[in-house]
Amino acid sequence: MTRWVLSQQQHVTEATGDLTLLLSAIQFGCKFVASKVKQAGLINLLGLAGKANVQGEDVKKLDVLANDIFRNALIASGKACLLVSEEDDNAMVIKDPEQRGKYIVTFDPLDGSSNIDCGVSIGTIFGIFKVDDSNNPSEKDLIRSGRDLIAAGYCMYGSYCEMILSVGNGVNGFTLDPAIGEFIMTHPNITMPSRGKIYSVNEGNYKYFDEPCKKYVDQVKQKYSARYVGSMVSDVHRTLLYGGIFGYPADAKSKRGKLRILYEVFPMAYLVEQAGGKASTGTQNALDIVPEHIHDRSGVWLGSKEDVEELESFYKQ
Ligand code: AHM
Ligand code: MG
Repeated sequence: MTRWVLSQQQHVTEATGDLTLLLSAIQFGCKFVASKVKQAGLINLLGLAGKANVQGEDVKKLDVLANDIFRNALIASGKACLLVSEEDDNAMVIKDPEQRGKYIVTFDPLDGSSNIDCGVSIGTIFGIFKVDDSNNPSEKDLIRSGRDLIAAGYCMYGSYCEMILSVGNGVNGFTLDPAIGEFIMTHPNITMPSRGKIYSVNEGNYKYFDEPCKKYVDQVKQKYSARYVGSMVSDVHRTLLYGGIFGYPADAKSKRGKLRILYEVFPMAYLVEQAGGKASTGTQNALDIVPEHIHDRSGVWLGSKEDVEELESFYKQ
């Protein structure tokens, strides 16, 4: 993966190698977390950490550990100026000029918390923005649309450990070879089918859905199979590879949706678009959202282009 990232940077005239170093820190974090996820049941890392995050959700021990791992790895890279994590109330500003770089990293260190304790696939999601002036980074630098992302990816800790990455010219997948500790390119140039055969949504929320959403789900289930892991990384990974549609819509219970814009919706929307798919709130392209606060949420549907356009047609009606 490092060799591939370096080869991509050779085509960018002003490239300094900073992004390569930042991505190396993320790779390191993913390898570290992958190892701890595998051992979790053996070294007392399952269960609750005994606190709630700023969003009022229970935090698991592995959430806390993964957050520490990524925060430390990103600070040590010297290439970030601002870090936004699902687990931290506020954005972390890197104040030391010696350790400060030009990138903002938004991340969910361990997504799919409800699946941690039963060994179901979970993952890390990240998005990378660049700032013009890294001297005074602040949360205001994140009041911008997802169109400004310069890279995004996720790492899935599943039956295999896979890193999916885009630096703005397509999507590639790298599988961790545990024997040598390296991510090896196994899924070059991932391209989504224009239509799939799977829909993926938490239908336990059906009673809260708005009318267009209910009508869409009613009709899609007549023709498609249902799959819902409940870990966004796994549901998106399957959707990227097999096609179809995944959604977590805003509804009467979660008025602004559940998934967080900066470190769940944007990175996944970016990857799906880079792979030829589409991401939408139902009425707006997901990458065009502009968050007001770092932990803002949005409803989202993403997947094969024609499937997402079909969903949107119900909102147009
Ligand atoms: P988390 O960041 O606390 O793990 O929550 C996000 C997860 C996503 O991975 C997944 O798509 C969604 O929450 C599942 O929610 P639900 O259990 O309501 O279906
Ligand atoms: Mg999450």
